[in-house]
Amino acid sequence: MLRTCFIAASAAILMPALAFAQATVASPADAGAMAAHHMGAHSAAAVFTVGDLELAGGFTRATLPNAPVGGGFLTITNHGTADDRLLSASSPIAADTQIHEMKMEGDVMKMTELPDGLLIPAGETVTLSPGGFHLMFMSLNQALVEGTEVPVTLTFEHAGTIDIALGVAGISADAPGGHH
Ligand SMILES: [Cu+2]
Repeated sequence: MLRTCFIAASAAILMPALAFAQATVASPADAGAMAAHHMGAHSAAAVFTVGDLELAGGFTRATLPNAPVGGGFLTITNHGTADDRLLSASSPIAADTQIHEMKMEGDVMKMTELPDGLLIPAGETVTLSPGGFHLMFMSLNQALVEGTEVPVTLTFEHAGTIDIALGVAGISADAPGGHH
């Protein structure tokens, strides 16, 4: 597990640099903003509910060909009176889908798998976003193409299992389509 996390961290550091290079070649405008605007014209992120949980704002980001990993992002609101926990995630696009936490330790961005999953406290919203908690698609078996959707299955301790779809936004997007 340590080895895969190291690979993932390296990829996460490389990807912004590659995205920047692509943006400067393609257009002087911000490619991520353009992508988000384009997405927004078609669809806002879908809202899914399972038990007391509401899942909204889900998205993933386009990847370069042969990219080893991708990230999944969404907000999870627990409308119930009992804590819940995201125990596991899976997707046909990746050999393994993990629940990760990313944070800065000094100057180093580190990500670690959360061995006990992600707590969703009663009455609270937990955000999975670039730079924080996220789903990590390990060993992608395909490139993620902007404008398509990625199916993901999430399993919660109490609410159970739900199939959702994450829209693929631009390669450096910070939000799904519809946010400006
Ligand atoms: Cu990660």
